[in-house]
Amino acid sequence: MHANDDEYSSAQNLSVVFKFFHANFSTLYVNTNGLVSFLSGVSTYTSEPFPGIGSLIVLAPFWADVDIRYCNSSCNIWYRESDDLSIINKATSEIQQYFPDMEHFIASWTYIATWYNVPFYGASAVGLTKRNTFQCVLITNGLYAFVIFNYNKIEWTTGTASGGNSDTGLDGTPAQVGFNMGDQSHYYSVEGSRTSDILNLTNLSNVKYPGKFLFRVDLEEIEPPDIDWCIDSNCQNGGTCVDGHFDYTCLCTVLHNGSYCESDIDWCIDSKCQNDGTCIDGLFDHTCLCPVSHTGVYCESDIDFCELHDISCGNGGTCVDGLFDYSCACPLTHTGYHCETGTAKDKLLG
Ligand SMILES: [Ca+2]
Ligand SMILES: [Ca+2]
Ligand SMILES: [Ca+2]
Ligand SMILES: [Ca+2]
Repeated sequence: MHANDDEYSSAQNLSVVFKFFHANFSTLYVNTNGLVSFLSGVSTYTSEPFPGIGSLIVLAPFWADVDIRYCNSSCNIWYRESDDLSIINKATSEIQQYFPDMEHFIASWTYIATWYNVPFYGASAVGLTKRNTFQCVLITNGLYAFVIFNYNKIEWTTGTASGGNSDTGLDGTPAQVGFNMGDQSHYYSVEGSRTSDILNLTNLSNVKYPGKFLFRVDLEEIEPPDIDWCIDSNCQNGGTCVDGHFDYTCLCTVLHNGSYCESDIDWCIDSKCQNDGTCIDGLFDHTCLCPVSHTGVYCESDIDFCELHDISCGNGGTCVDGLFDYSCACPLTHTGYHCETGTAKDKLLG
């Protein structure tokens, strides 16, 4: 594509009909700002949330403010229809591999748009070193339609006219990724869109292949591949794998927890030990090691040392329970630990 900021290709007439949601299209536009659109080109540089309020019909591999005015040969946007056999075969095998019910699918047509090493609008000299390389591949057999987003390098998310930083290309309103039919009801937004998380696309995937996202796009809803994620699950300690749409979860036994049931449950986190009792983690529960002053399963009972030792203080003394021991409250006539010693007063009275 020629050097430009917010422009788009001429109308690309397709040699097949490409079905997107419930509509058939035979013309598309490749837009500088990371979109493939139907019906019209799009020059909007700040992404809108999907479904949004507009009527844009778009595939959005990375809708953000791309600017290829100043990169000479260091960046470009390429797009072409291809029925080249090696590409058709690769498209066929990817669809068959990732969509379990598409084992008989044979692609007949592909369209490839590549944003190669593109910088963002408003980049400073430092900002110009931040580049993105991503690709949008349309695949059909004339009946079913698929789109692949490939992310090779994502180093910025936002142009400066969308609130981004001129050095980092971050912050502001980051890129929107997904699909929109422009009717406020048919759309799909890749998780993290318009947040800083979208910088991480090269590490993410809906098919466990970092940087790759596949979608079936000819139904009423965009359909990511429903892979059996449990095939190589990492659930440990007898945890049960539960397959989901984008990942699996581990259902742990009562003994373990953690995302992969990797942690022995620490029952002391909810310790019921009282009065400075020490919690000891066990397999099914915790136990409390009590200080000498208390007893009970949870150290909840103060020990009555008078009762414990069956104390009777001599000479009319009264046993008084304390924290760590008992003491005898003696009458005036006696003293000693158990009031066993007569005092002078005792003698006097005696
Ligand atoms: Ca732009
Ligand atoms: Ca699944
Ligand atoms: Ca434990
Ligand atoms: Ca006591």
